[in-house]
Amino acid sequence: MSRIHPCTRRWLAPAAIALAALLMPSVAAAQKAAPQDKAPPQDKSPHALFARIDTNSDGKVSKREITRMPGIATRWQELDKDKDGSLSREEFVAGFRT
Ligand SMILES: [Ca+2]
Ligand SMILES: [Ca+2]
Repeated sequence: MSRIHPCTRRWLAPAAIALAALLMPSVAAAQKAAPQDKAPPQDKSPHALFARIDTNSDGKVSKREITRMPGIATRWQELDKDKDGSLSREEFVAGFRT
């Protein structure tokens, strides 16, 4: 029973095309999003860095988010002044001045 019924074959191809068209925009979006991960070389201010590390944009950098910057992660105890378990923008930027 491997034969495909002619009626099935008639809608199978358009369905495959529709599915491909459906997947295309997400592929294009993924390709467009990729360059954003790489910071423009001139944009290395602490505020720009903070914005990039704060991936969920809640205004704080969590320990999970800081793992992307091992150099800062090792100074966590020192930088987290109020010991709330996250780095505020002020705490993060202050870490660059010291
Ligand atoms: Ca965050
Ligand atoms: Ca803190």
